[in-house]
Amino acid sequence: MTEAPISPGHQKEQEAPDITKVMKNMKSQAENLSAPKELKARKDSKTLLALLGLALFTGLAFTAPAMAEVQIIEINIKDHKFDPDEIEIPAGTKVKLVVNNLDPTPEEFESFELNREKIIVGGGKAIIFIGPLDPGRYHFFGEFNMDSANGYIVVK
Ligand SMILES: [Cu+2]
Repeated sequence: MTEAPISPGHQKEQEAPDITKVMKNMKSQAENLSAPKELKARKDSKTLLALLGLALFTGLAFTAPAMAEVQIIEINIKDHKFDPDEIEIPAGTKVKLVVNNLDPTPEEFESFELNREKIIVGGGKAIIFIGPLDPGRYHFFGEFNMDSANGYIVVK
C-alpha cells in the first residue's frame, strides 16, 4: 500500500482536469457520432429525392401515352385469316391494335417478334398495344390456325 492520503485541496486540483478531459471525450464522441448520422441523413434524403424523381418520371411515363393520340388499327379475323394481313405503322410510335374475332371459334393472336400472345374468344375482341418499334417486318399469326392466319406489321 503506497497510496498517499489525498488532501481535499489536492483532490480538487485532480478533479478539475478530469472533468475537462471527460467533457472533451464526450465532445469528440458526439462529433464522431454526429458525423455518420449526418452522412446517413444526407444519403437518405438523396434516396428520397431519387424515389420522388422516379415516381414523377413513372407518372409521366404512364400519363404521356394516355394523353397522346394513339393510332388505333382494327384487324378482323374471318375464316381463320387476318384482314388486313399487312399493317403499316410508323417507326418509334405506340399503336393500339383492336383484333376482332369474327369467327365463332377462339383464336390466339401471337407474335414472337412482337412478344405478344393473346387469346380471343369466338366473337370477341382483344386490345394489343405494340411499339414503339424499329423499322422492319414483324410476323404475327393465329396459333390455332397457323396455316391460314398469318400477317405482318410493317414498320417504316
Ligand atoms: Cu401461344
